[in-house]
Amino acid sequence: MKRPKANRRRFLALGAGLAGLSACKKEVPSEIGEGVRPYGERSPYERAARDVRESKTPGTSSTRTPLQDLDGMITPSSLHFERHHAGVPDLDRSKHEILLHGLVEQPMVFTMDDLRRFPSVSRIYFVECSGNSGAEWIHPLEDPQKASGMVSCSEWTGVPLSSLLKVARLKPEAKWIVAEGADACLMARSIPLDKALDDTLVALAQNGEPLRPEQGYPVRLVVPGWEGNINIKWLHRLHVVDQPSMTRDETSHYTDSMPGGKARIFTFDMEAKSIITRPAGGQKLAGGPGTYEITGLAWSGHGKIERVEISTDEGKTWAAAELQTPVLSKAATRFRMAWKWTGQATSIQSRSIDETGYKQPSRDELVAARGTRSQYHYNGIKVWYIKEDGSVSHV
Ligand SMILES: Nc1nc2c(c(=O)[nH]1)N[C@H]1C(S)=C(S)[C@@H](COP(=O)(O)O)O[C@H]1N2
Ligand SMILES: [Mo]
Repeated sequence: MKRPKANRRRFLALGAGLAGLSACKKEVPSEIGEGVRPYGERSPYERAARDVRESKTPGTSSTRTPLQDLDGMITPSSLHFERHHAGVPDLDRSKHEILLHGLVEQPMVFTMDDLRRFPSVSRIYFVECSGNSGAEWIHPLEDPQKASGMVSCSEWTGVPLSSLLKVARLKPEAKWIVAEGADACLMARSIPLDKALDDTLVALAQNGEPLRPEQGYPVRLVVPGWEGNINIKWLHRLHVVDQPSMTRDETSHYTDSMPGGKARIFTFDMEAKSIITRPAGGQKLAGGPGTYEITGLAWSGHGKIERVEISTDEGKTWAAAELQTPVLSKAATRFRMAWKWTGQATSIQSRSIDETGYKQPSRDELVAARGTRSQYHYNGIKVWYIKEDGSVSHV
């Protein structure tokens, strides 16, 4: 009973803030439009795009999702962020295989057709690079895409990794699984057996069609809620071992420098985070004072988002936002709130609380705990500043 009331209030408030309908001119085309096409494309009037960051080392590039242009919880495959350490390999599904060996009774080779014969599941999960928002350890970034665009959320379809391990029959000494990709850097990460047997997916499809090459075609690991790097793309080898391999990507990279010269290692979980995507840096409250929708995304590697709170008065008071249902474990959650802007300069911010009770920290709280040298796992509250002219910025 609560929700319809809130919606009605929101609608009435919006109506008061919008200019009334004065004259209505409709143009109806006089000619028949474009014909059918075998593979769809978006309207030519839409421009949302990933932004490309090329590094000096060839192949080690990334792109970020334009969070400010998205609606709902799913990232269109064409806008899913990318992170490649040695470019996108050109792999033929019909020739690709996965070797499963090591501490198993029966080593196996799986073709993609073999994988298709296993019972499959579809699950909606976010993937976030642990380097997402990394520069914010030092200074605030200007818009949602730059500040937090290395997170995306898709429906992934594939075979639970546990099903493949069952067929190969684990030996009692088996404790970790090293997953390796078929790109030129042979990206490899060690995964504890518990996680491998829990919700880890060997994914063949994304948003209803085969994985995009940049997301790991023809097959990748999806390790729900864990840092992006361990979601090995172009998966071609699973080595069952009794201890972590200490690969390059879990030692020299993807360890978090802490104050006093210490480092955190194997920091798998992506902790609760959120960001207001509209209104946000780079945008403008163009209609002047009145009602606007505040919306954004929240996610947690620990499970479901329990609550998102929004402050529109520089952190003095907080109110619960509406969460789009269904709220799914380890998936992006869309939040929304109607807000009446008085025309005064202010700041707006969101914080998420997950089902474990973990609360997204402020930047100061995060820095007090971890210093500023980490590069990875930045999940501080993101603040947007609104000026009197309605422009929104990061400072
Ligand atoms: N084989 C392989 N897997 C990989 C990578 C890679 O370079 N090679 N990059 C990792 C990193 S750092 C991240 S954040 C995620 C990004 O997945 P996406 O490109 O599908 O967004 O893939 C991971 N898996
Ligand atoms: Mo990453």
